[in-house]
Amino acid sequence: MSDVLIAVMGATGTGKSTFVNLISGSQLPVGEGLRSCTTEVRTSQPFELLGRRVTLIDTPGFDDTLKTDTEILKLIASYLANQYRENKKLSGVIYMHRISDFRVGGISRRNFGMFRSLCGDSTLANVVVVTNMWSEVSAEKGAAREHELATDGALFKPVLDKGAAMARHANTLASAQAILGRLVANVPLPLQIQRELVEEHKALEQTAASEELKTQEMREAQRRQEAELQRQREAAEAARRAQEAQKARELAEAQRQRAIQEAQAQAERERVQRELEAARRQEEERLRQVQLALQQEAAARAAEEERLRQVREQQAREAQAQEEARRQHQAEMERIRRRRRHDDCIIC
Ligand SMILES: Nc1nc2c(ncn2[C@@H]2O[C@H](COP(=O)(O)OP(=O)(O)OP(=O)(O)O)[C@@H](O)[C@H]2O)c(=O)[nH]1
Ligand SMILES: [Mg+2]
Repeated sequence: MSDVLIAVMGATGTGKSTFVNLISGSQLPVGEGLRSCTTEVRTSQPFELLGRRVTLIDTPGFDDTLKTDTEILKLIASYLANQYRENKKLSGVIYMHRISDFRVGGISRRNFGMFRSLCGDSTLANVVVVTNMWSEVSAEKGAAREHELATDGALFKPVLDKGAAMARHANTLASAQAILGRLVANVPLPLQIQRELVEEHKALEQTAASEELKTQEMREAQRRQEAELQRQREAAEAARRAQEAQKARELAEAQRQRAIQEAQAQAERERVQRELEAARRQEEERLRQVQLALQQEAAARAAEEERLRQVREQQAREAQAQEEARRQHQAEMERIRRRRRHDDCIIC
Protein backbone atom coordinates (compact mmCIF):
# COMPACT_ATOMS: atom_id res chain seq x y z
CA MET A 1 0.00 0.00 0.00
CA SER A 2 1.64 3.26 -1.13
CA ASP A 3 1.79 6.24 1.19
CA VAL A 4 -0.06 9.40 0.39
CA LEU A 5 0.81 12.73 1.90
CA ILE A 6 -1.72 15.57 1.94
CA ALA A 7 -1.23 18.98 3.58
CA VAL A 8 -4.02 20.97 5.17
CA MET A 9 -3.52 24.74 5.14
CA GLY A 10 -5.61 27.82 5.76
CA ALA A 11 -6.08 30.72 8.13
CA THR A 12 -6.03 30.12 11.84
CA GLY A 13 -9.29 28.81 13.30
CA THR A 14 -10.66 27.56 9.99
CA GLY A 15 -10.94 23.97 11.23
CA LYS A 16 -7.79 22.36 9.83
CA SER A 17 -7.02 20.26 12.94
CA THR A 18 -10.70 19.32 13.31
CA PHE A 19 -10.72 18.06 9.74
CA VAL A 20 -7.49 16.10 10.26
CA ASN A 21 -8.76 14.56 13.50
CA LEU A 22 -12.15 13.69 12.01
CA ILE A 23 -10.79 11.58 9.21
CA SER A 24 -7.62 10.22 10.80
CA GLY A 25 -8.86 9.61 14.32
CA SER A 26 -5.92 11.61 15.63
CA GLN A 27 -6.11 13.71 18.73
CA LEU A 28 -4.41 16.86 17.53
CA PRO A 29 -5.32 19.86 19.68
CA VAL A 30 -8.33 21.82 18.49
CA GLY A 31 -8.85 25.46 19.32
CA GLU A 32 -11.70 26.64 21.50
CA GLY A 33 -10.94 30.27 22.20
CA LEU A 34 -9.78 33.09 19.99
CA ARG A 35 -6.11 32.13 20.25
CA SER A 36 -4.44 30.10 17.53
CA CYS A 37 -4.13 26.49 18.48
CA THR A 38 -1.73 24.68 16.18
CA THR A 39 1.69 26.32 16.46
CA GLU A 40 3.80 23.53 14.93
CA VAL A 41 3.50 21.44 11.81
CA ARG A 42 1.98 18.17 12.96
CA THR A 43 1.18 14.95 11.12
CA SER A 44 -1.87 12.80 11.69
CA GLN A 45 -1.73 9.15 12.44
CA PRO A 46 -1.86 7.34 9.09
CA PHE A 47 -5.22 6.00 7.99
CA GLU A 48 -6.50 4.02 5.09
CA LEU A 49 -8.55 5.48 2.29
CA LEU A 50 -9.34 3.89 -1.05
CA GLY A 51 -6.56 1.39 -0.58
CA ARG A 52 -3.91 4.03 0.23
CA ARG A 53 -2.17 4.81 3.50
CA VAL A 54 -2.86 8.50 3.99
CA THR A 55 -1.05 10.88 6.31
CA LEU A 56 -2.32 14.42 6.71
CA ILE A 57 -0.05 17.33 7.53
CA ASP A 58 -1.70 19.84 9.86
CA THR A 59 -0.18 23.31 9.58
CA PRO A 60 -0.45 26.45 11.66
CA GLY A 61 -2.28 29.28 9.90
CA PHE A 62 -0.58 32.54 9.06
CA ASP A 63 -1.66 35.47 11.23
CA ASP A 64 -1.15 33.21 14.21
CA THR A 65 -1.70 34.97 17.53
CA LEU A 66 1.51 33.58 19.03
CA LYS A 67 3.98 33.38 16.13
CA THR A 68 4.95 35.85 13.43
CA ASP A 69 4.22 35.08 9.79
CA THR A 70 7.97 34.68 9.17
CA GLU A 71 8.19 32.06 11.94
CA ILE A 72 5.19 30.22 10.51
CA LEU A 73 6.71 30.34 7.03
CA LYS A 74 9.99 28.96 8.38
CA LEU A 75 8.15 26.12 10.14
CA ILE A 76 6.11 25.08 7.12
CA ALA A 77 8.91 25.62 4.61
CA SER A 78 11.51 23.64 6.55
CA TYR A 79 9.03 20.83 7.18
CA LEU A 80 8.09 20.61 3.52
CA ALA A 81 11.73 20.85 2.41
CA ASN A 82 12.71 18.02 4.73
CA GLN A 83 9.87 15.88 3.38
CA TYR A 84 10.95 16.59 -0.18
CA ARG A 85 14.54 15.78 0.65
CA GLU A 86 13.22 12.36 1.71
CA ASN A 87 11.45 12.31 -1.65
CA LYS A 88 8.06 12.66 -0.03
CA LYS A 89 5.85 14.74 -2.28
CA LEU A 90 2.33 15.91 -1.67
CA SER A 91 -0.55 14.27 -3.47
CA GLY A 92 -2.79 17.04 -2.44
CA VAL A 93 -3.09 20.31 -0.62
CA ILE A 94 -6.29 21.39 1.05
CA TYR A 95 -6.96 25.05 1.61
CA MET A 96 -9.59 25.42 4.32
CA HIS A 97 -11.98 28.40 4.24
CA ARG A 98 -14.94 29.14 6.52
CA ILE A 99 -18.06 29.78 4.45
CA SER A 100 -19.43 31.47 7.57
CA ASP A 101 -16.96 34.36 7.19
CA PHE A 102 -19.34 37.14 6.17
CA ARG A 103 -16.48 39.05 4.61
CA VAL A 104 -13.19 37.88 3.13
CA GLY A 105 -10.98 40.43 4.85
CA GLY A 106 -7.28 41.22 4.72
CA ILE A 107 -6.28 38.28 6.91
CA SER A 108 -7.95 35.71 4.66
CA ARG A 109 -6.47 37.34 1.56
CA ARG A 110 -2.98 37.41 3.08
CA ASN A 111 -3.28 33.77 4.08
CA PHE A 112 -4.39 32.81 0.65
CA GLY A 113 -1.56 34.84 -0.89
CA MET A 114 0.94 32.94 1.25
CA PHE A 115 -0.71 29.66 0.32
CA ARG A 116 -0.41 30.46 -3.37
CA SER A 117 3.24 31.37 -3.14
CA LEU A 118 3.99 28.17 -1.23
CA CYS A 119 2.22 26.02 -3.83
CA GLY A 120 3.12 27.82 -7.03
CA ASP A 121 1.04 27.38 -10.15
CA SER A 122 2.24 23.98 -11.36
CA THR A 123 0.72 22.04 -8.44
CA LEU A 124 -2.69 23.68 -8.46
CA ALA A 125 -4.23 20.56 -10.00
CA ASN A 126 -3.58 18.91 -6.62
CA VAL A 127 -5.25 21.69 -4.67
CA VAL A 128 -8.79 21.66 -3.25
CA VAL A 129 -10.26 24.75 -1.68
CA VAL A 130 -12.51 23.32 1.02
CA THR A 131 -15.31 25.43 2.47
CA ASN A 132 -16.59 24.34 5.88
CA MET A 133 -18.81 25.55 8.72
CA TRP A 134 -21.87 25.37 6.48
CA SER A 135 -24.02 24.79 9.56
CA GLU A 136 -23.27 28.40 10.56
CA VAL A 137 -25.00 29.98 7.52
CA SER A 138 -28.26 29.57 5.67
CA ALA A 139 -28.02 27.45 2.54
CA GLU A 140 -28.80 30.48 0.30
CA LYS A 141 -26.22 32.72 1.92
CA GLY A 142 -23.62 29.97 1.82
CA ALA A 143 -24.28 29.27 -1.84
CA ALA A 144 -24.09 32.99 -2.70
CA ARG A 145 -20.76 33.32 -0.90
CA GLU A 146 -19.41 30.18 -2.49
CA HIS A 147 -20.30 31.61 -5.90
CA GLU A 148 -18.60 34.91 -5.01
CA LEU A 149 -15.47 33.14 -3.79
CA ALA A 150 -15.29 31.08 -6.98
CA THR A 151 -15.83 33.98 -9.37
CA ASP A 152 -14.01 36.90 -7.71
CA GLY A 153 -10.63 37.50 -9.31
CA ALA A 154 -9.21 38.66 -5.99
CA LEU A 155 -10.25 35.40 -4.25
CA PHE A 156 -10.24 31.81 -5.47
CA LYS A 157 -11.01 32.29 -9.17
CA PRO A 158 -7.34 32.48 -10.29
CA VAL A 159 -6.49 29.12 -8.71
CA LEU A 160 -9.68 27.48 -9.91
CA ASP A 161 -8.88 28.70 -13.42
CA LYS A 162 -5.50 26.98 -13.16
CA GLY A 163 -6.80 23.58 -12.12
CA ALA A 164 -7.66 23.77 -8.44
CA ALA A 165 -11.03 22.43 -7.29
CA MET A 166 -13.54 23.62 -4.75
CA ALA A 167 -15.46 21.36 -2.38
CA ARG A 168 -17.88 21.63 0.50
CA HIS A 169 -17.11 19.94 3.81
CA ALA A 170 -20.15 19.06 5.90
CA ASN A 171 -18.05 18.23 9.00
CA THR A 172 -18.83 14.54 8.60
CA LEU A 173 -16.51 11.62 8.02
CA ALA A 174 -18.19 10.85 4.72
CA SER A 175 -17.71 14.41 3.59
CA ALA A 176 -14.02 14.39 4.57
CA GLN A 177 -13.54 11.07 2.83
CA ALA A 178 -15.16 12.38 -0.34
CA ILE A 179 -12.80 15.36 -0.37
CA LEU A 180 -9.68 13.30 0.21
CA GLY A 181 -10.93 10.74 -2.23
CA ARG A 182 -10.42 13.31 -4.98
CA LEU A 183 -6.76 13.69 -4.00
CA VAL A 184 -5.34 10.32 -3.05
CA ALA A 185 -4.91 9.13 -6.61
CA ASN A 186 -3.15 12.32 -7.75
CA VAL A 187 0.38 12.29 -9.08
CA PRO A 188 2.45 13.63 -6.17
CA LEU A 189 4.11 16.89 -7.09
CA PRO A 190 6.62 19.09 -5.31
CA LEU A 191 5.30 22.45 -4.22
CA GLN A 192 7.01 25.61 -5.41
CA ILE A 193 8.62 26.16 -1.99
CA GLN A 194 10.01 22.61 -2.04
CA ARG A 195 11.50 23.08 -5.48
CA GLU A 196 12.99 26.40 -4.56
CA LEU A 197 14.57 25.20 -1.33
CA VAL A 198 15.65 21.72 -2.36
CA GLU A 199 16.18 21.74 -6.13
CA GLU A 200 17.21 25.35 -6.59
CA HIS A 201 19.00 25.58 -3.24
CA LYS A 202 17.53 28.96 -2.55
CA ALA A 203 17.66 30.48 0.87
CA LEU A 204 14.24 30.87 2.43
CA GLU A 205 14.48 34.66 1.97
CA GLN A 206 14.83 34.14 -1.81
CA THR A 207 11.67 32.08 -2.18
CA ALA A 208 8.44 33.35 -3.68
CA ALA A 209 6.74 32.76 -0.34
CA SER A 210 9.27 34.95 1.43
CA GLU A 211 8.88 37.60 -1.29
CA GLU A 212 5.12 37.39 -0.87
CA LEU A 213 5.54 37.79 2.87
CA LYS A 214 7.77 40.84 2.38
CA THR A 215 5.30 42.32 -0.09
CA GLN A 216 2.48 41.70 2.33
CA GLU A 217 4.45 43.13 5.23
CA MET A 218 5.28 46.18 3.13
CA ARG A 219 1.63 46.50 2.16
CA GLU A 220 0.65 46.05 5.77
CA ALA A 221 3.20 48.67 6.89
CA GLN A 222 1.93 50.97 4.14
CA ARG A 223 -1.65 50.26 5.16
CA ARG A 224 -0.77 50.96 8.81
CA GLN A 225 1.07 54.13 7.76
CA GLU A 226 -1.89 55.23 5.68
CA ALA A 227 -4.22 54.33 8.52
CA GLU A 228 -2.00 56.34 10.89
CA LEU A 229 -1.94 59.26 8.45
CA GLN A 230 -5.67 59.00 8.06
CA ARG A 231 -6.01 58.84 11.86
CA GLN A 232 -3.81 61.92 12.19
CA ARG A 233 -5.78 63.71 9.45
CA GLU A 234 -9.02 62.82 11.19
CA ALA A 235 -7.60 63.90 14.56
CA ALA A 236 -6.43 67.20 13.04
CA GLU A 237 -9.80 67.63 11.35
CA ALA A 238 -11.59 66.81 14.61
CA ALA A 239 -9.34 69.29 16.46
CA ARG A 240 -10.02 71.93 13.80
CA ARG A 241 -13.75 71.27 14.03
CA ALA A 242 -13.58 71.38 17.84
CA GLN A 243 -11.65 74.66 17.64
CA GLU A 244 -14.19 76.08 15.20
CA ALA A 245 -17.03 74.91 17.41
CA GLN A 246 -15.30 76.52 20.41
CA LYS A 247 -14.82 79.76 18.46
CA ALA A 248 -18.46 79.67 17.36
CA ARG A 249 -19.50 79.11 20.99
CA GLU A 250 -17.29 81.99 22.14
CA LEU A 251 -18.66 84.22 19.39
CA ALA A 252 -22.23 83.28 20.27
CA GLU A 253 -21.47 83.93 23.94
CA ALA A 254 -19.89 87.33 23.12
CA GLN A 255 -22.92 88.20 20.98
CA ARG A 256 -25.23 87.09 23.78
CA GLN A 257 -23.31 89.22 26.29
CA ARG A 258 -23.37 92.19 23.89
CA ALA A 259 -27.11 91.73 23.38
CA ILE A 260 -27.59 91.59 27.18
CA GLN A 261 -25.48 94.75 27.62
CA GLU A 262 -27.34 96.51 24.82
CA ALA A 263 -30.67 95.47 26.32
CA GLN A 264 -29.51 96.71 29.73
CA ALA A 265 -28.29 100.02 28.24
CA GLN A 266 -31.57 100.39 26.35
CA ALA A 267 -33.54 99.64 29.52
CA GLU A 268 -31.41 102.21 31.39
CA ARG A 269 -31.98 104.80 28.64
CA GLU A 270 -35.70 104.13 28.75
CA ARG A 271 -35.70 104.36 32.55
CA VAL A 272 -33.87 107.73 32.46
CA GLN A 273 -36.19 108.85 29.67
CA ARG A 274 -39.22 107.90 31.77
CA GLU A 275 -37.81 109.68 34.83
CA LEU A 276 -37.08 112.83 32.78
CA GLU A 277 -40.54 112.67 31.29
CA ALA A 278 -42.09 112.25 34.73
CA ALA A 279 -40.00 115.16 36.09
CA ARG A 280 -40.99 117.28 33.09
CA ARG A 281 -44.66 116.44 33.59
CA GLN A 282 -44.32 117.19 37.33
CA GLU A 283 -42.69 120.55 36.57
CA GLU A 284 -45.37 121.38 34.02
CA GLU A 285 -48.05 120.52 36.53
CA ARG A 286 -46.33 122.62 39.16
CA LEU A 287 -46.12 125.56 36.72
CA ARG A 288 -49.74 125.04 35.74
CA GLN A 289 -50.71 125.11 39.43
CA VAL A 290 -48.63 128.28 39.97
CA GLN A 291 -50.21 129.83 36.91
CA LEU A 292 -53.65 128.81 38.13
CA ALA A 293 -52.90 130.29 41.57
CA LEU A 294 -51.69 133.52 39.91
CA GLN A 295 -54.79 133.62 37.73
CA GLN A 296 -57.00 133.02 40.75
CA GLU A 297 -55.10 135.71 42.62
CA ALA A 298 -55.48 138.13 39.69
CA ALA A 299 -59.15 137.27 39.44
CA ALA A 300 -59.59 137.81 43.20
CA ARG A 301 -57.72 141.13 42.92
CA ALA A 302 -59.88 142.17 39.96
CA ALA A 303 -63.02 141.15 41.87
CA GLU A 304 -61.83 143.13 44.88
CA GLU A 305 -61.04 146.13 42.70
CA GLU A 306 -64.46 145.78 41.09
CA ARG A 307 -66.05 145.59 44.51
CA LEU A 308 -64.10 148.61 45.67
CA ARG A 309 -65.00 150.46 42.47
CA GLN A 310 -68.67 149.62 43.02
CA VAL A 311 -68.39 150.68 46.66
CA ARG A 312 -66.74 153.94 45.54
CA GLU A 313 -69.40 154.46 42.88
CA GLN A 314 -72.08 153.76 45.43
CA GLN A 315 -70.41 156.16 47.83
CA ALA A 316 -70.15 158.74 45.05
CA ARG A 317 -73.78 158.23 44.12
CA GLU A 318 -74.77 158.50 47.77
CA ALA A 319 -72.61 161.62 48.17
CA GLN A 320 -74.12 163.08 45.01
CA ALA A 321 -77.62 162.20 46.28
CA GLN A 322 -76.80 163.80 49.64
CA GLU A 323 -75.42 166.82 47.86
CA GLU A 324 -78.55 166.95 45.75
CA ALA A 325 -80.70 166.58 48.85
CA ARG A 326 -78.66 169.30 50.63
CA ARG A 327 -78.98 171.58 47.59
CA GLN A 328 -82.70 170.91 47.35
CA HIS A 329 -82.96 171.46 51.07
CA GLN A 330 -81.03 174.74 50.75
CA ALA A 331 -83.15 175.71 47.76
CA GLU A 332 -86.25 174.86 49.70
CA MET A 333 -84.95 176.84 52.63
CA GLU A 334 -84.10 179.71 50.26
CA ARG A 335 -87.50 179.55 48.75
CA ILE A 336 -89.09 179.44 52.20
CA ARG A 337 -86.96 182.42 53.32
CA ARG A 338 -87.92 184.35 50.19
CA ARG A 339 -91.55 183.60 50.71
CA ARG A 340 -91.30 184.68 54.29
CA ARG A 341 -89.58 187.91 53.26
CA HIS A 342 -92.24 188.43 50.60
CA ASP A 343 -94.92 187.70 53.08
CA ASP A 344 -93.27 190.06 55.52
CA CYS A 345 -93.23 192.88 52.94
CA ILE A 346 -96.88 192.37 52.17
CA ILE A 347 -97.76 192.54 55.83
CA CYS A 348 -95.56 195.57 56.24
N1 LIG B 1 -19.45 24.45 13.05
C1 LIG B 1 -18.26 23.99 12.72
N2 LIG B 1 -17.21 24.24 13.56
C2 LIG B 1 -16.00 23.74 13.22
C3 LIG B 1 -15.80 23.05 12.04
N3 LIG B 1 -14.47 22.72 11.97
C4 LIG B 1 -13.90 23.25 13.08
N4 LIG B 1 -14.80 23.86 13.85
C5 LIG B 1 -14.54 24.57 15.09
O1 LIG B 1 -13.68 25.68 14.80
C6 LIG B 1 -12.78 25.90 15.89
C7 LIG B 1 -11.34 25.91 15.37
O2 LIG B 1 -11.02 24.64 14.89
P1 LIG B 1 -9.54 24.12 14.73
O3 LIG B 1 -9.65 22.76 14.12
O4 LIG B 1 -8.73 24.26 15.97
O5 LIG B 1 -9.02 25.17 13.66
P2 LIG B 1 -7.52 25.29 13.09
O6 LIG B 1 -7.67 25.72 11.67
O7 LIG B 1 -6.79 24.05 13.35
O8 LIG B 1 -6.97 26.48 13.96
P3 LIG B 1 -5.40 26.81 14.23
O9 LIG B 1 -4.78 25.59 14.72
O10 LIG B 1 -5.47 27.88 15.26
O11 LIG B 1 -4.84 27.30 12.95
C8 LIG B 1 -13.06 24.81 16.89
O12 LIG B 1 -13.87 25.34 17.90
C9 LIG B 1 -13.79 23.78 16.10
O13 LIG B 1 -14.68 23.01 16.92
C10 LIG B 1 -16.93 22.78 11.17
O14 LIG B 1 -16.82 22.17 10.11
N5 LIG B 1 -18.12 23.27 11.58
MG1 LIG C 1 -5.08 23.69 14.26
